[in-house]
Amino acid sequence: IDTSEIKKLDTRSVTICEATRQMLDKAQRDGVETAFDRAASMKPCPIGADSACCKHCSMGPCRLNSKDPYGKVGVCGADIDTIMSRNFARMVASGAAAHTDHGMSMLDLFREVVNGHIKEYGIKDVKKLMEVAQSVGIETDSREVSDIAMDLYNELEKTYTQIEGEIPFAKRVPPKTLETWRKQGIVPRGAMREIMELMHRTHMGVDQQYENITRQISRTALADGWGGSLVATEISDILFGTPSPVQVEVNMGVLKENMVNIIVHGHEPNLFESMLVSVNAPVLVEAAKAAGADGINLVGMCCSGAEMLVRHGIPHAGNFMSTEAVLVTGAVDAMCVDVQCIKQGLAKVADCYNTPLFTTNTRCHIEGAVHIDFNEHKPLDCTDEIVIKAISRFKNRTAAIEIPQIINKGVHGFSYEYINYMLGGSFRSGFTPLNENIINGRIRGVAGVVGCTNPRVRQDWVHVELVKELIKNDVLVLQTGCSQIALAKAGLTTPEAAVLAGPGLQEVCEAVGMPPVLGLGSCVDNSRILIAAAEMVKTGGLGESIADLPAAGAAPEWMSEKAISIGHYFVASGVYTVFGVTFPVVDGTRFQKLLFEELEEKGMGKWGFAVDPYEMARMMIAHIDKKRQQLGIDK
Ligand code: SF4
Ligand code: MSK
Repeated sequence: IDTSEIKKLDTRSVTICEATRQMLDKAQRDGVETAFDRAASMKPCPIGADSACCKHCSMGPCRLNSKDPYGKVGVCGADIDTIMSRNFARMVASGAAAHTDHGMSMLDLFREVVNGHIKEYGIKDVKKLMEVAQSVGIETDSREVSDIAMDLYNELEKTYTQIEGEIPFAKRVPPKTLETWRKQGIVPRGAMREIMELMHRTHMGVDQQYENITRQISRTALADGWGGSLVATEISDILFGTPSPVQVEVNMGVLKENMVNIIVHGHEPNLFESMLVSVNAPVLVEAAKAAGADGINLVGMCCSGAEMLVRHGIPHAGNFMSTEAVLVTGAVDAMCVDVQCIKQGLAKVADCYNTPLFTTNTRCHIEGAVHIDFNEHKPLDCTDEIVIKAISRFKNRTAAIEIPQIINKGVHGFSYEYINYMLGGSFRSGFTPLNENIINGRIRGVAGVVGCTNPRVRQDWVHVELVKELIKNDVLVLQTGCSQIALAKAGLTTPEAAVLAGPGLQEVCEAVGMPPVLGLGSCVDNSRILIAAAEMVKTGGLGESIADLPAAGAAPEWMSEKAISIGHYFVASGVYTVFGVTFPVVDGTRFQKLLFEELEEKGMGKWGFAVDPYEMARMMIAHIDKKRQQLGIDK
């Protein structure tokens, strides 16, 4: 493109990821535009950012004034609280739909594996199958694995299709938390019903009372967290294995100039698992060598990458805001994507470097990308073809190659099951060591720091500073999604990073040999944090509901609607959840007060907002201390 169109970007100010910065500099030299450039040149609409705009019907769009939120109403009479809560609701509906559709795809695959229609995948973790089946009341003693699996399929299908009753995994919710939900009328029935009802209620002229809308927001978000997302995690573990700690390499240096580099980016693990088989097929490895390569190098990005990082230790090239930058290396011989967080801008950047971009999921086509449909009944047809095309691109490479020589190491793969095993057994007190160490104060509390990166803030910086501050104050950090890649690049997911922790947390980490920052999986695996929280309640000593725990959550650089759904399912489950960047509400309104204060008074968690990572840490630690005090374990 015409380089004069690109305003010179100060690349140091937009990211702390050195590899991404190097590639953004190269992109500028090459005249290639990325989302960082577009973010710099496109100012967000201030009315939209505050969610003070409604376009739910053609009498509008109606724009209210966030400086005087109650000064006027929309043409239909909708006030600011109705408008904001409806907008918020639709973000939750969309985010929950993404996770639940992902979970349903996993469940479809599981059914076809169990009934023998798909032979390319199998049940890899029978122990997990048994545990999940038992958790929803399925008899497992002296029964065939396939019968138990089919019963589990039928039970979990209700997560989506049930029209009355409670979703199956409600059985895993601590009783007091569940009691709160029942009292509020927010126990999800089935995800399809909740999302449909939320879309209906936010149509023009239906639900126009923000508290009533918020009840359905909570119900829908919970159908995501304890429904679709948890099903996606559990079924993926059953089919592909439950993660356990593995040494990994992250950053763009994992690309190899003399190899055929293939990147998988998106979210669903089945495409990547099939690609793993394809890149190891002797005939394709031979073809790569015949083309002059040393072999085939498979690398992950974003959450597909996080899934494979924690399960198989597959190298990871970078998080969401590095997906365009990685193409600028010229070293990527194919990028294939499935669903979610895939920028349309990738197509143009890929084209500039002669890298083929492949879409594979019928839900996600991109103008300029080649679509090769991924059929789970013949998965290798798609992934083999992509490998062949990548080899051909390697042979005919035209772009100059420049790979930032940066590789960071970390230990990831801390599923809840492993955390339980690692900190397993019980003390004389009868509590698990995790609870015991929280009670005795070595660990002050637990924080989930998760979520995206966003070009509206300096990439990775807020994540890294927040996490450093938390561990320094003896808060154990659990991570998923793009956030854990930011911390891996900063070197904090190694056991050696324990020296950065406060004395109590450091002692625990050194005794167990674990990092102070535990990477759990992809963004759909935030469900692992819910389960960890539920187990902390179950094992005792830390109160009776999730809301009692000395715990907090944060998504400091969030950008997606999925993040809002995740944030709200944590809030509805009882967790204080702080978001950064921006928050889609107008200050001083009743809806904001409901989200930021009143939900907590109803026995749930609450939302918080701060841009500055140190302020965020202060808010989270203050909350953890408040909970410690309420539990009588403050010293
Ligand atoms: Fe305006 Fe009401 Fe229509 Fe929204 S629903 S665009 S507030 S008239
Ligand atoms: S990929 S939702 S940018 S975490 Fe899950 Fe990353 Fe956020 Fe997408």
